[in-house]
Amino acid sequence: TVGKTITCKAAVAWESGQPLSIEDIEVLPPRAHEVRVKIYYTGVCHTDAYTLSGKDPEGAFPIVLGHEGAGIVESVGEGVDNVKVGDHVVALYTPECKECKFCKSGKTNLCGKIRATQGRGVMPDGTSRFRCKGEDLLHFMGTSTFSQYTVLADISVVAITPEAKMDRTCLLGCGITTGYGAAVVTAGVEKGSSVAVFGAGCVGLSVIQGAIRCGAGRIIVVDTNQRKEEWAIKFGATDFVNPSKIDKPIQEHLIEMTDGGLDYTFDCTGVVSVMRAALEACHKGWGQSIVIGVAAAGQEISTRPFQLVTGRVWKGCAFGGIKGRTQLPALVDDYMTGKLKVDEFITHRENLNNINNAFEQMKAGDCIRCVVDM
Ligand code: NAD
Ligand code: AHE
Ligand code: ZN
Repeated sequence: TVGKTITCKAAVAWESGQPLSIEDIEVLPPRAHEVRVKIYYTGVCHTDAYTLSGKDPEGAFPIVLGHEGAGIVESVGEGVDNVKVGDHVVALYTPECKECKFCKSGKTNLCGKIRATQGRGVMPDGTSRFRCKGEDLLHFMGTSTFSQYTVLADISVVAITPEAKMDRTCLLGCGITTGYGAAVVTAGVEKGSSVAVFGAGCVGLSVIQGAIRCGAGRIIVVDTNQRKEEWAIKFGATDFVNPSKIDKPIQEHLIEMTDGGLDYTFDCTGVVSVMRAALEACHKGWGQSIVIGVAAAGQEISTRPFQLVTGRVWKGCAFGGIKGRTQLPALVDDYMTGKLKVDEFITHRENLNNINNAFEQMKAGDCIRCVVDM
């Protein structure tokens, strides 16, 4: 079936550092192996703000941002067989083709199939499906969920149970899954082990729930925002440390607290000095530090190589190491059966018209996630 172009509202980022503007945009029909989705809800992640700020080396404008979305398939292009019209789906910025070297490796959730075009802000055939005022708009992370309709590669969507509310499942498209997966899949936290989580935003709080699921013993949360203590404890952390209230480097303090360091540490801040502290807070011989935070262009990490020579491991992950098409439906089921917290992360709600408020709330420091009703 040949679809028609749809005109709808979208939040367009015309240039970096400026608020988004709500525009009528045209969304072209999906081509072969593409899916057009009506987005009902989207979360706003720190990474959207990061790209909007102009600090993302891959960020280009004008663009439709957003990568934490849930919706319903409106139409499909030729050759699409993994989803059908009417399916409830979550957008996957980490796609899963199940055929490439990466997908077949069994070692990573990163998929290579469309990464190059996704990074350039276009569909796999090299063109855009968005038009506004006679201009093409770029896609973002293969998802562009800040539009009432978006077009994605078929490998960038996963169908989930329609019984799960979309204002909740959208958050499984990034923040919650990322933190949970980093603890459960990437680190493989063991029963009784000690964990430190740097940064108690959506990602960090979800690392806590992953660590608890794995049976971690002590879970220490480190955040410079004192108001995050209450959040950390509510999610099950055993300790909270505000590094601005101690008189020595945070890694030294943590090593003293834990008789030699942590089994696992997680950076959920994107600050490179924090990444170093997280690595150096690991226990000699086996401690592992997982980098989740996204740092600005030009930023680099460093430590004494001796830290690694003496057995600490530095690694990182995107989307928690979770394979979206294979593993996300089970996470939704975990949510439905009360094994995975999602509702608790929603602190704010906005309509598309006021999406810029979500960016303000993020900066203010009391927002875990704002869900935008499209
Ligand atoms: P957020 O802004 O809600 O949370 C960050 C937290 O870090 C805040 O509570 C803040 O107070 C704290 N913080 C800032 N500086 C600190 C410091 N020096 N020491 C201790 N705490 C500090 O962000 P979020 O949405 O939870 O995302 C966290 C990071 O993860 C961001 O960098 C985001 O871009 C990145 N991210 C990565 C992935 C991935 O797949 N790798 C996915 C989602 C988000
Ligand atoms: N484009 C940035 C990197 C941004 C980045 O690392 N993104 C993560 C997801 S963050 C979600 O909130 C990611 O998926 N990384 C793996 C990948 O293939 O992009 C830059 O620095 O160039
Ligand atoms: Zn994100």
